[in-house]
Amino acid sequence: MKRIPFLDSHTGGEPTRLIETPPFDLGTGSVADKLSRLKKDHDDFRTTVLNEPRGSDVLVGALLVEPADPTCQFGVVFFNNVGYLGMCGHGTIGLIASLAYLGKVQPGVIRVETPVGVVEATLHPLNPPLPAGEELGVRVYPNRVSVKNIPAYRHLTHIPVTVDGKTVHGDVAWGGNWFFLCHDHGMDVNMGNLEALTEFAWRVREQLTANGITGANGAEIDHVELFASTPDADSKSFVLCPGNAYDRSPCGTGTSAKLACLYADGKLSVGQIWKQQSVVGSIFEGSVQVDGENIIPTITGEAWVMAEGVILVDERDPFANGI
Ligand code: PYC
Repeated sequence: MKRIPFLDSHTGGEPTRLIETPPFDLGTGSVADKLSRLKKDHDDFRTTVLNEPRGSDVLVGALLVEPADPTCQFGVVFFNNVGYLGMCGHGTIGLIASLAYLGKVQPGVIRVETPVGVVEATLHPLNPPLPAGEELGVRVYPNRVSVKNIPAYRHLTHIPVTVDGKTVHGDVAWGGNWFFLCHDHGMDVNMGNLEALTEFAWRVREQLTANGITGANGAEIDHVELFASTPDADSKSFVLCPGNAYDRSPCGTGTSAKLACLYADGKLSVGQIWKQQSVVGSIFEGSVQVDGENIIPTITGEAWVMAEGVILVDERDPFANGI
């Protein structure tokens, strides 16, 4: 019987399952190299940890690995029910809050190597602070995290896509994953409309593929964002992820892509706070800095640990590695 300990958190409703140690050797090299080995030689680890019957389509995994970059404290590979993510904003917030719960990080800056570059997380001190004499521990842990992401940019502007005779438009942008960002869909972005939103976003994605519309260097656009207005924030969004589950959080990489488009359109200035609300009502705060040609987004949110346990893999079980 194999045993894989895990710690689950959620960030604005979107879960992250943290595995602190790979149960196999991923060799040396960058986190991108380790991802390649994971994909090639151990993909059943991903399905074992996340897929039904023990997991669900909405879970995102975070596997901690040794970073190659000496300025980083941690390396991480994010994965989901159908594959691997370049970066994951809600997942990084979940990872850092989980490490705070475990007592492995303190408030301050924590550099993390991902397959697509280094991100800089800031774990904020508890607010209000602990009463004098009390120590940070598992009962109370800091859980508000800002993630300074890799550079984000808009790749294509106002691209038409036709679904069932209805033409909508969207930008294609990178925020650590590839996104199609659409405003003129005319749909209600609320919890009562999840089925229709999912169906429509999936059809948009299919049309992007059918029409050869891609990110840079032919990269597949595997996330679709449908935006709407809300009285609670600057914008509300429904985000469809690659495995056909919707993001319960406002999507950190999706918000990064959005910020890059807003900045490119002159609708967001450096340092201005943008509040992005998810379809379930959770909010990330975002802003951009500019470094030469690069737009660097920062996303802030909170994560909550919610379960810890041990995955048991019985070799006799026909679904031991997931469905
Ligand atoms: O927060 O970046 C994100 C994310 C990507 C997929 C699910 N969440």
